[in-house]
Amino acid sequence: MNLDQALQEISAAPSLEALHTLKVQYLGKNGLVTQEMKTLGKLSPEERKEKGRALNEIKEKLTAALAAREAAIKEQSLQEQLEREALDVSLPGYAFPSGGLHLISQIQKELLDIFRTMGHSVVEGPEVESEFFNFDGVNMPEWHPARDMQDTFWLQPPEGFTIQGPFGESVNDLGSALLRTHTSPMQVRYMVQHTPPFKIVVPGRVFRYEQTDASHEAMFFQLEGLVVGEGITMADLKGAITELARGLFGAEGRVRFQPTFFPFVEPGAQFAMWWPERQKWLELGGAGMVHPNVFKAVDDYREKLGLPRAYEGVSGWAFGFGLERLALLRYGIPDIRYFYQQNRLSFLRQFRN
Ligand code: FA5
Repeated sequence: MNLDQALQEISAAPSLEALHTLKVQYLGKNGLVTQEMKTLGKLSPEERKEKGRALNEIKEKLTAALAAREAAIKEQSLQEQLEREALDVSLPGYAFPSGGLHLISQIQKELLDIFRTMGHSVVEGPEVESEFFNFDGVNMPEWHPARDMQDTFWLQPPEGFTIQGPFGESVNDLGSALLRTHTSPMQVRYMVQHTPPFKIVVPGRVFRYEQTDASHEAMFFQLEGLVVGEGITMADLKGAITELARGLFGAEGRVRFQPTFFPFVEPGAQFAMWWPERQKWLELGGAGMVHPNVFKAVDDYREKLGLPRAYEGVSGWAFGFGLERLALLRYGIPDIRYFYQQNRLSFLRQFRN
């Protein structure tokens, strides 16, 4: 065998596999060097010594060359890997399109923040509701003409479906299922479950079986407010709504109340806010002092569950208004259908937060 050629082959080996093949070829059990070693026994002692030393030298040189090449190959592949996997942290990232909150979500958030600073808790209720909480419990029994004020989507729930009361009890026997027409049913649910005093606001989606037009949708959002305790008066209601007006429109915020009828309040009012930018009143929603029949319905329900009556001798106020109407007036949007029916991004992006 030719040592120089072998060394050259080793230093030119392109991979660890090729290197291994060479190692076997020269130093393996049947390798060239090993075979030469085996011939030593046939030689004279002089020659054996001479050739033995020469073979050992060759073996050492080959071993060293193999080790050196192995180290070099490993180093090179490490370098290649490092280059391949290098990150250029100075490159700009991918620009993912980012979403934003729908205008109505933004307004809802703003309103909840205003009421949180006034000490209200935020609670939510179910959209699939029982006739009992949506109507009877808020002093709108079946025969009451006021039911016609809120056209209703009635539901026929599938077999085995239960509408749950505030404690998870079934209320299927208390009336039909419907999509809530306002957030007021949550007044009853909350009062059944809690004892006064408390302050809450209830945001949520409501549904009415209505012909849609520029100011009417079949689905819209309301915000309900309810404060109950001893000695609560209409003045407190006015104070809270005034605070709301200031929160929305700054120091100039003013409110106007006009008497009106809602079955669940007495006295009842509709309220409007002064809209400084447009110098006009902005009709927002209804409010009033909680009707005694609502407290009575709540206490009767509590009693039925074995809870003590808790609403005798207290008073409270409530309000409810529509978020879309507020948005229409505040931003001068001409048609409520822009919000959900059209839902165009070009429209929504104008209100990107
Ligand atoms: C109610 O829903 C009462 N529950 C409000 C209330 C609560 C009064 C507590 C007193 C005490 P009304 O049906 O007027 O009332 O609806 C309230 C507001 O919801 C309206 O002023 C309006 O802003 C909004 N609204 C009503 N119908 C629609 C509709 N079809 N599309 C969009 N907004 C509506």
